[in-house]
Amino acid sequence: MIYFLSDAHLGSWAMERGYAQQKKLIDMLEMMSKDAVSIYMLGDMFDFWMEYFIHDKQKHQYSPFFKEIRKLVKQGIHVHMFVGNHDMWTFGGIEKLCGAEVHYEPCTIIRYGRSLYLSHGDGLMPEKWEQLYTVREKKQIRRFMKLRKIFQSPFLQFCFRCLPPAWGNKLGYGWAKRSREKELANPCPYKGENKEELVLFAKEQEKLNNHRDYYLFGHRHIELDLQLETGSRVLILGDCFRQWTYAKLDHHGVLTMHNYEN
Ligand SMILES: [Mn+2]
Repeated sequence: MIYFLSDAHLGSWAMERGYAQQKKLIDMLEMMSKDAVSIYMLGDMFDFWMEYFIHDKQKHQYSPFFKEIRKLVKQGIHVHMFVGNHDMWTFGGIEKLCGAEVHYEPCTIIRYGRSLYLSHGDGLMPEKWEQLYTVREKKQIRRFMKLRKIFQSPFLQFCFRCLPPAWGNKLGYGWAKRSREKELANPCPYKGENKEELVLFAKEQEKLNNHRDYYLFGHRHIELDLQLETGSRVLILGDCFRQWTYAKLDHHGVLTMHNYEN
């Protein structure tokens, strides 16, 4: 079996679950480990992740999670972690901490005779997206893309890494908390097949003859399992703090979506 999960947002200052959430996540990974060949985490496993040049004591809160991943890797399970927009600032630290393979870019894999496109999903847009949205929506999207560019700037990343972790974390976790609170107060439900960026992106890939059987994303914190006309399926994997979504690909190439309960 191959398992997929996404968006745990561990360490969030907007959610007072702390260890209970981390424990449930570990239980879920433990359940998967019974028959997993690989486990793919599709981004934003942390609400804020930054690798400073100075030791960051706050990272100790994630020790149980990393310990579990190390255990799975030792058992021979391939554990993959994609960076999301909340945890893109890793510079080799996560590999070192737990032995998971970190992916900085989307990728396509072939497993059990099926092709799967995997990505966190932030920043993926169809080519001519501008025509599809209202002025207000366009403004929102442009703002997100601009912020994303800033966050990816090597110079700014370097400056941020020089900060004392206590200061940097105040900024980072604080920013993430505000974005989570905004989302809780004003959730953005599924926009429909003609507006949801990730669906449009997948449709465009199909049109460009880059066919994949399955497209898997995180990022949106909504659950979606949509069949396209080309026979492909688009899955958006919900989250691992409220919905506890995961997907499973069995050795016949059948992909199913589930909610973990313990
Ligand atoms: Mn995200």
